[in-house]
Amino acid sequence: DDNFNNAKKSKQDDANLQIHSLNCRNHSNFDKKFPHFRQPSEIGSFSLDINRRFDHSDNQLKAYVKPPNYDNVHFDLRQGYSTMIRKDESKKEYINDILKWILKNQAKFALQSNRTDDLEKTKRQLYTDFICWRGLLTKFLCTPYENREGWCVAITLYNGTYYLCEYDTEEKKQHTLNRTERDEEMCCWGWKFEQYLTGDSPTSVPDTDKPYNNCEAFCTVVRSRLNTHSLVFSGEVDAVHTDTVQGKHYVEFKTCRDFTHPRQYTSFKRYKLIKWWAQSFLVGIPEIICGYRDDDGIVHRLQSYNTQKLPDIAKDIPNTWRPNICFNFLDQLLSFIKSVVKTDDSSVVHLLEWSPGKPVICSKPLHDSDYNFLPQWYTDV
Ligand code: 0WD
Ligand code: CA
Repeated sequence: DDNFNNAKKSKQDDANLQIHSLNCRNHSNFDKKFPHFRQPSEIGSFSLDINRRFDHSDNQLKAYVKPPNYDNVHFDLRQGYSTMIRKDESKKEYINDILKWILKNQAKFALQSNRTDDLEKTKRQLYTDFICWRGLLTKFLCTPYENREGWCVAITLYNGTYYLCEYDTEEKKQHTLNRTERDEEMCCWGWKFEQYLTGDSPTSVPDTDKPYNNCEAFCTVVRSRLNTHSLVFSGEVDAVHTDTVQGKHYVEFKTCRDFTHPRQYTSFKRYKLIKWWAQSFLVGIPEIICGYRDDDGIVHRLQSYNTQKLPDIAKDIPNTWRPNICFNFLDQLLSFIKSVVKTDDSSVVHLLEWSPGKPVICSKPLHDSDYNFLPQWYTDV
């Protein structure tokens, strides 16, 4: 409990509530040197097919087809919207695909242990502190600078591992309900953009006449460590690129409204670059390719960003975000989880919640609640 100093564990008036909280407004608590974060290494991957079915292969990994001239492209992101194949958003996927991958790769976890002699007894041990989606860690990293969207996470401690699963906040549910037709369409521009830049090989011609979709995905699974916390997480990867400078590496695609005013560039540095950096840095993706578009959904130019350099690009704005703050916050948040969640039981969850301007709060243990997310097929084997 003593390895973090700002976790105010406040026993509330009602002792039964047992709410614990972690302050995250005071950045000086996190303004120490960048903590040890082990270079994430890929330990596996999987694909999701057009029906969102788990596929233990790299079938959905696409090749980056590099346009010859980044300053002169013309991608119409509105094309094909009417035939786009949409993922069913009403089906919650929890962390099931990661769990499926784990069941098929238990040996990769056993190797973490020196006790290979007693494999039978220990085979349900992952020797890993945290399992989650990369997108959740991105949100955690950005929390010290986030002032709009909160988050809600269910945590289950099972066989010594903390499993984290994100749930929509009330605000997010309302926001989704209030989306306009144009919002809906603009949400899909990113997937159309991917289609313009990918193919089966780096030299194929992208087929932008076929319907695009947001169902198929290729996900990398990585292992890393942040100080005392070992982590295994998975994130979606847009494409693989091979060039003479960086060799073979993954790339992330983004779209962004082109700037017409310096104010927009400042806002881009403050609110977008932090998210781009956190997301790609976590899985070690070194290159982000941004398509700058207008309001009609036409991308006119591309720009490649080196993930590691994004904090430098954002340095010249007042009160900029800083990577050491983000990572020390994440370190303390993970320590906080370990200090609060003590019951090792697959049917128990704690809810960890945060909204802007507030501390992070962790609920008392909930037994067999609506937030249970570890399925029987995972815990029964
Ligand atoms: O906690 C999460 N992030 C969850 C992710 C909870 C439950 C499911 N998932 C799924 C997503 O649907 C997706 O298939 O996991 C996969 C991606 O996980 P991630 O890499 O941890 O997610 P994140 O880093 O937030 O997003 C990566 C990409 C997005 O790219 P952009 O450029 O927008 O950051 O995953 C895609 C999207 O392309 N993605 C989605 N695709 C379809 N439906 C969704 C979604 N709701 N969310 C992200
Ligand atoms: Ca993307």
